[in-house]
Amino acid sequence: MGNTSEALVIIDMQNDFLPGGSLGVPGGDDIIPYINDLQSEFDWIIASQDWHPHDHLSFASQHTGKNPFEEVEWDGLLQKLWPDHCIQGSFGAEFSSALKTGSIRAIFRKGMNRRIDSYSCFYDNGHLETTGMSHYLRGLGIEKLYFTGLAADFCVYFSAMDAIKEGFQTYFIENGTRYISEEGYLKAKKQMIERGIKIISDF
Ligand code: VGL
Ligand code: ZN
Repeated sequence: MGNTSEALVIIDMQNDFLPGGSLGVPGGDDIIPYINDLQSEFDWIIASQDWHPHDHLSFASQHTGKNPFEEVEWDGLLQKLWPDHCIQGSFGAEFSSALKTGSIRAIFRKGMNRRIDSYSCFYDNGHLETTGMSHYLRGLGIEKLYFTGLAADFCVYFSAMDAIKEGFQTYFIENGTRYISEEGYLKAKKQMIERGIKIISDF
């Protein structure tokens, strides 16, 4: 068992983000045994779940003539378009059946507002609405967060950046994550280091 002032945060370990899923992250399934083992080191384990309505505007299918991975702008925000993924209640939105979930204390869902994407488990991409996660963690006296999950260059990165902004000591466990794009991840990693996030390979 671990230290009661620290928590493991598992981001978006859902079927759609695993190989074979609609937005499969290469090697995403390789980290599941590692994340399962890590859980025994923590008293507090929190997870997030990407949880979109079927017509979410981050889906390329909602924009005539646009393809996944193109970018568009609305409401003043630049948005990368994705294949349909993590639709509320679908198999793709479920956690992988290989992931140990019995010790997860709370699950924060995000991306429910059709008009705005939410990479971070703390806020939507416009920082308009909170998920309540930082209040929850602070209420428990948690000061240190260790991030794992998918994808390293999107939801794990944005979550870690918000965590440090919220005043948590923030660790990013490289062995517990995989990226969509290597180039994107290297940029994200540089920014995390500049902000004071500690990148560790293992816990
Ligand atoms: C994610 C793209 C779109 C993620 C979620 O979990 O990294 N990426 N929605
Ligand atoms: Zn999403």
